[in-house]
Amino acid sequence: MVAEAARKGKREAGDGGRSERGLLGRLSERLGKTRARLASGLGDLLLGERVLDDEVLEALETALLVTDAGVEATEGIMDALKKRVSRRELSDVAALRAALRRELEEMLAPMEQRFAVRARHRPFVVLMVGVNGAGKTTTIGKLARQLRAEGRSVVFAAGDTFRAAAVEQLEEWGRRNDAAVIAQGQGADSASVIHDAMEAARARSVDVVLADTAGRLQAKRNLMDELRKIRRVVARFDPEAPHEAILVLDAGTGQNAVRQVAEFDDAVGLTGLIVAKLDGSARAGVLFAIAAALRDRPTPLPVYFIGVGEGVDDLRPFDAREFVGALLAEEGHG
Ligand SMILES: Nc1nc2c(ncn2[C@@H]2O[C@H](COP(=O)(O)OP(=O)(O)O)[C@@H](O)[C@H]2O)c(=O)[nH]1
Ligand SMILES: [Mg+2]
Repeated sequence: MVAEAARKGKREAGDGGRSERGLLGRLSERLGKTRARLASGLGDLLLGERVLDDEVLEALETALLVTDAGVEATEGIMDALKKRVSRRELSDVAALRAALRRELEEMLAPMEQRFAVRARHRPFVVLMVGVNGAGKTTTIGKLARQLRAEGRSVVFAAGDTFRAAAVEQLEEWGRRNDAAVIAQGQGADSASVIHDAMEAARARSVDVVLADTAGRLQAKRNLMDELRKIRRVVARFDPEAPHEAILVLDAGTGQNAVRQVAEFDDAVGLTGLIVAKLDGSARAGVLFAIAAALRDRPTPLPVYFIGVGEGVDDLRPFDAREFVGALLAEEGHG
């Protein structure tokens, strides 16, 4: 309810605002590949005063599937729209377009929630998990920038001990953001590195620990067991930690993303998601597939941020309305 109220408030405040339109314009550029896919499937079917027929609905269904929205989400969306067509609530494609927009926004709205450090936990521990190459380390760097801008001190835990380069990459982000990096040698026990980082943070009164983890391990060691161990070790230090366990997903992963959510959730108990690389992907529709898969989850799993580039500022809070607006934006918009 609170989230809904906040959403409405934001909507009112944002409507007609030039800055929002500018942001929407830029996001629609970043999401251009998915947008183009949606558009090329639909051609100009959703433009003009075309009558609403089966051909239009079929093209829309195909376009959604092509962006990786998945069968379940696509069926849900199409069923809702077809019902309205048969009740004669949608008379033309313009009405269909508006209904589609609302349908998509409503699907994603439950996943919209701002990431916030809860200062009563010190250090506030954020565990970043995900498969190799998903964008964990980069996202930690970007998130650190935002936390530093809020005036918070940050320590990185170099929990990806699989490759030496992983530590170097984190150190580079540490230098840029004035964050200390706690690391051990290559092949070290990840849980022990993260434990060290929490101890260092407590000793130095640091606000936030951002813990990097590996996306794959040496032969015979199981990643999920390793993550479970990290969780246990962290909880011994602070029973409520990790305060956030966030899965970073590569948007290009497509339908596999849904399986990753289930597996990582089982291992660490996820509290949120970050979808990276939406800028390079033609599959941003995967967010709808994730939303459909999570619908029956007892507690919502928010998408805290989306990654729309490699730069330090390319991490944006997820805003369902902005996201859908950018996907459906017409050519030249913004
Ligand atoms: N275009 C784009 N590239 C990204 C984004 N996030 C991460 N990357 C790139 O993806 C690659 C893998 O990222 P990395 O953080 O090392 O993944 P990790 O293995 O999960 O730590 C790097 O080249 C990053 O620069 C994003 O939002 N957009
Ligand atoms: Mg990494």
